[in-house]
Amino acid sequence: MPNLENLSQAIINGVVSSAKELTQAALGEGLKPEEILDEALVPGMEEVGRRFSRNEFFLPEMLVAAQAMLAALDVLKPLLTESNVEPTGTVVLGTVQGDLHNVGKDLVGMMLEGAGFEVINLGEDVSPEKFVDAVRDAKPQIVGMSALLTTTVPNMRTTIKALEEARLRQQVKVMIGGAPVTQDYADEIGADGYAPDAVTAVEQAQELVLGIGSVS
Ligand code: B1M
Repeated sequence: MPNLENLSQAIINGVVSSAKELTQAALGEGLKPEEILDEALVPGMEEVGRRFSRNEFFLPEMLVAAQAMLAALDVLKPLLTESNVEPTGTVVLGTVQGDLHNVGKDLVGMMLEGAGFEVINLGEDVSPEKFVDAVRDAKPQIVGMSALLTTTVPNMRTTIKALEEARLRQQVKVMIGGAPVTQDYADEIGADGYAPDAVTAVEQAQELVLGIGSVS
């Protein structure tokens, strides 16, 4: 059996080569990408967060852990994004202004692609103006915003306001997520959807697109 505990440790210790190899080995043993995510990769990152909170880890440790996690996700990407379904709709996705956390956002993007969505990933530290420009240009059905910091969460509200000011808010559904984000906050700022994790994000995006009706 592949050792998922070792894979978790590779994430915690930020060892990119082991993270890749152990992810490949786990797939080779027949584990599903979702199992590898839920039982090794995500718990590894959670432990990194706990150690940071306890001042046992600092920025460099968090950074290498994220690099190891992204390397493991790279191995899973072809499986997570492979889709045999007709295009479901387009999602413009980004981490909000001031926020550099991209792991969860990228994971959400891969799962959406796997469910047949076209994903336009704007990256991290995305300004409201950049979201507005992307909505104007790409005409997506959904704008997805991610935030991991309590200090950057308010930029979700600012982005929604910018969409309103650009008269684009009615044309697009807004979905938000990220560890400090809640359904209450989504309701408060008038977002159409909230998801606590990547699997729920796919379900939420599908519901939002069905709510729009015809999708070309
Ligand atoms: Co930072 N960081 N970090 N960090 N970091 C957290 C978020 C923190 C909780 C750590 C802690 O204190 N325990 C804390 C935030 C506290 C707070 O605000 N409440 C924190 C802090 C404080 C900081 C800095 C301010 C530290 C400093 O400078 N003193 C700094 C800020 C930099 C900036 O952004 N401007 C900082 C920096 C960094 C690194 C750059 C070093 C690195 C990120 C590198 C990268 O992303 N490439 C980093 C990391 C790695 C973390 C932790 C350890 C891991 C985040 C992660 O990747 N999780 C994190 C602790 C933690 O989360 N436990 C922490 C794994 C990922 C799969 O989960 O992103 O939650 P997550 O995504 C989930 C869901 O949230 C959801 O689905 C995903 C998959 O299930 N989801 C969505 C996410 N987006 C969604 C969008 C949706 C729907 C669902 O719809 C559109």
